[in-house]
Amino acid sequence: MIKGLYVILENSTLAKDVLEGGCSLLQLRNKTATTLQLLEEARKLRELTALYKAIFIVNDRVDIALAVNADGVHLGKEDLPIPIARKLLGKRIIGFSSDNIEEALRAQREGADYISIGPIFPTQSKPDAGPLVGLETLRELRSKLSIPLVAIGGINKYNLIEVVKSGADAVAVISAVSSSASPRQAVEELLALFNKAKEEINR
Ligand code: TZP
Ligand code: MG
Repeated sequence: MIKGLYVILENSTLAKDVLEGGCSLLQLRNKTATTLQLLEEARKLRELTALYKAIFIVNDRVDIALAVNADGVHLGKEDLPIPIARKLLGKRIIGFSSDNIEEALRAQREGADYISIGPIFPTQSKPDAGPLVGLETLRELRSKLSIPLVAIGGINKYNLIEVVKSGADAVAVISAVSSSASPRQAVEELLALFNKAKEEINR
């Protein structure tokens, strides 16, 4: 379920374009919006993603995810611990952000449904993203983890193929889509590259 292109948006403005482009996995991530603003955007995104049969994940906020009936949440080490989130969310998807292998394996043991690891490459989108993780760690983690692995941080059309070939089940992007002149076209292009990488792996 967690595979392919994972587009992270800070509001619903680009959502229709992104979904039209074929994205089937979308996250709302906004670190500055008020709860009410977040709720409004999450409502819109839930409606649109349902229309396009895409998965909708809310970053950080279990309450907002439940309020709009999102498919899941994405948590980090400063958010609700996974066991507590699980009690609240039942079968919904719980993703967990990690920047090292031990932390990722712990999150898997605690019941996470997928792990994201990054930043793989330098990124402007998260000032506190921490040290680079790199493709070698991505490869190692893929070999040790049994749940889906999402790579994040600085992924674009120039490096996506090597990220997928290093074991990412999904690639999460912010700027490669949001900063593009045509977000829809960017999604189409990134998806085509993802599929090309998968084909080459299976060849
Ligand atoms: N977590 C690690 S890097 C990152 C997040 C949210 C930002 C990814 O943004 P971009 O623009 O795709 O590098
Ligand atoms: Mg968080």
